[in-house]
Amino acid sequence: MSETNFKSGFAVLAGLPNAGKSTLLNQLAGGLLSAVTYKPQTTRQNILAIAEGENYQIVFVDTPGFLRPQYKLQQTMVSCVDRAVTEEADVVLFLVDATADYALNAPLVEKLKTLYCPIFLVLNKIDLVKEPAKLDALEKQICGELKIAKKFRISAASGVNVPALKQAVAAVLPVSPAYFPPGQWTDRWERFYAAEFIREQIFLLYQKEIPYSTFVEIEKFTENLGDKNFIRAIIHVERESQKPILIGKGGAMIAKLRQRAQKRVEEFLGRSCRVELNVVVSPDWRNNTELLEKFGYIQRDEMPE
Ligand SMILES: Nc1nc2c(ncn2[C@@H]2O[C@H](COP(=O)(O)OP(=O)(O)OP(=O)(O)O)[C@@H](O)[C@H]2O)c(=O)[nH]1
Ligand SMILES: [Mg+2]
Repeated sequence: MSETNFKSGFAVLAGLPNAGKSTLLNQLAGGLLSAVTYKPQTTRQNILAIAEGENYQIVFVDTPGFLRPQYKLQQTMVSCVDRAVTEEADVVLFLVDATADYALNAPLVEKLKTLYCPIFLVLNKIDLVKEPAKLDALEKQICGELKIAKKFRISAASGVNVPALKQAVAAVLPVSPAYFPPGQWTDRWERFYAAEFIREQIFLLYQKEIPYSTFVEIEKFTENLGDKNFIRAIIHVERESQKPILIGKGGAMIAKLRQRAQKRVEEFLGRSCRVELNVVVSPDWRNNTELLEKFGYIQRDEMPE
């Protein structure tokens, strides 16, 4: 294969919370790289997954669900989507949950209208749609308001039509050398994933505002302790009253969380590890610029007012 045929670039997944972006990223990359839960707003930062073929390297970018921000953390989430679609994307995969209310996409569609790169429309969760006519109508409506280069109907959960989507993405990328060394599958450290998967388990175990009020910080990650890794994580909550909820009666809830999180992290790392959890109150951290910066949600040059 000649160097001049090699294609590489960034394919950004954009869509509403719960559209199935992280599920699709995992399918496209063939691994569990992004946290998936049934709750909206699971993803808070852009996550890369690199997929390689013989003559291409696609960098898929999972983004947080696009929403109207109500607090500073959500402002940083929207900035992540903005940055990815306007500055990084060679192609945008506009992911639409075919079972959800499409009208909610309006603000995102306005954003997508300003882009120059090709946009692929990806209707997801078709396994749940019984009448194909509904998909026809949805496609027609979307193509009427946005310039769509290609359309796909997929099930990210089962993988139906995902290979065809991937091939089409590879075909549309510019001729370019690979962005990452061969064999690399992400740009993040294991620490980041450990925190992300502990957070995923919080989303699955706790109700109401608790998952949204937590941040997981990895305080210690020790690899060289014989056959077991050791991870100590701090779970930050926003208010004193949330602490007992997280811990549960006699510590029952946090024990359950610890067990599940440890299993999940071990699954990801492919080796055994001991996870320890501590709960700390960081008052109103979701609206605190300094804490958001400390937690890595904002860089110094992009602080929201
Ligand atoms: N039935 C069905 N469920 C799906 C499909 N794709 C995703 N889901 C489910 O939809 C829910 C949300 O999936 P995620 O991948 O976390 O969605 P997301 O777009 O990343 O959501 P945020 O990170 O909150 O923006 C999960 O419960 C998934 O299992 C699909 O093709 N079919
Ligand atoms: Mg997600």
